[in-house]
Amino acid sequence: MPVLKRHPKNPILTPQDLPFEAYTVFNAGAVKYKGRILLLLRIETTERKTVFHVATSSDGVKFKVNEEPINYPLGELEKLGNRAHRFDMRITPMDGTYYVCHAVWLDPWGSCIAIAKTDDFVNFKQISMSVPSNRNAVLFPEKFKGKYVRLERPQNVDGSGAMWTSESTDLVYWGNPRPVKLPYTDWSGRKSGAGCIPIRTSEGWLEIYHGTCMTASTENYQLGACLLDLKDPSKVIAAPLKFILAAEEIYECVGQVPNVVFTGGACETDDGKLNIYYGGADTRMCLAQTTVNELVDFCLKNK
Ligand code: BMA
Repeated sequence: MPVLKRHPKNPILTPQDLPFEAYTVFNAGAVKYKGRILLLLRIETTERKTVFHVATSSDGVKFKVNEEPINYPLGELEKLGNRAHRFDMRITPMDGTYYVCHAVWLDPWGSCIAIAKTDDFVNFKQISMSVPSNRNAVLFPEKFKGKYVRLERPQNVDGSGAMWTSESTDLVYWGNPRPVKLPYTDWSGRKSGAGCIPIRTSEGWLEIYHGTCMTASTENYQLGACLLDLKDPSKVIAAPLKFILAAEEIYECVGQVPNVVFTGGACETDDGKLNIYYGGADTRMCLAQTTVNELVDFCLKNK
């Protein structure tokens, strides 16, 4: 029995569903905001410029997309580049505010990770940015002994890389890096990077992440789940060798980048489900459902 179920309304948001012309809509961050589920959508225009729009929903399936993009001025470091291409926003609620981690491809230097904050999902302000090469930053929703901790994925020259943690007292200076030692699998051997905001459970932090492998024709993206230690999240408690989702449906296999399922956020619904929002083939938004308990059991039974 698969632990995730694709929603029958998939794909839940396509470029054609937007109230304006667009090429793609995918890899959204997700969070509960004012009693609704909010997605921070990565949208490419038909000039292939990336913009971010907020969408909200009361049932987590049908979303209303804001016509105006968010207001997020360039940070100091971004202004030094020839081009700052931001992507893949993940939203962590903490201490009454919302922190957004994302990647920035900063020409000509490469991929950096940035952290911004917002209180209203209209105006965003950058807090800090890393040196290249790093991506897939996800901030934990709680401090550890007074320190912020994030998952990140430093990148090798060939593009491969795996999850690490680092910590900070101010979200600007990051240090004490630790690898998250996930077991090798044939679906995540090339890359593994954090996806959703870690969810606190009695068995550990539940993290849904992406793993990639090369096939004869494409780099395939899968989703996996793992449990990390509640006190030291660089320690892996359980990490099944089985993936939880692979690109199989047409909306995951065909599009801008084929054979990609990529998550940036999951939200628990009022009726106890865990909604995992993910991009299909870098083109559209999809939804898969499970519960936190089922996913924790899956991790523990398959470790
Ligand atoms: C990664 C990120 C994701 C994307 C994936 C597949 O490097 O850029 O945003 O979904 O590649 O193209």
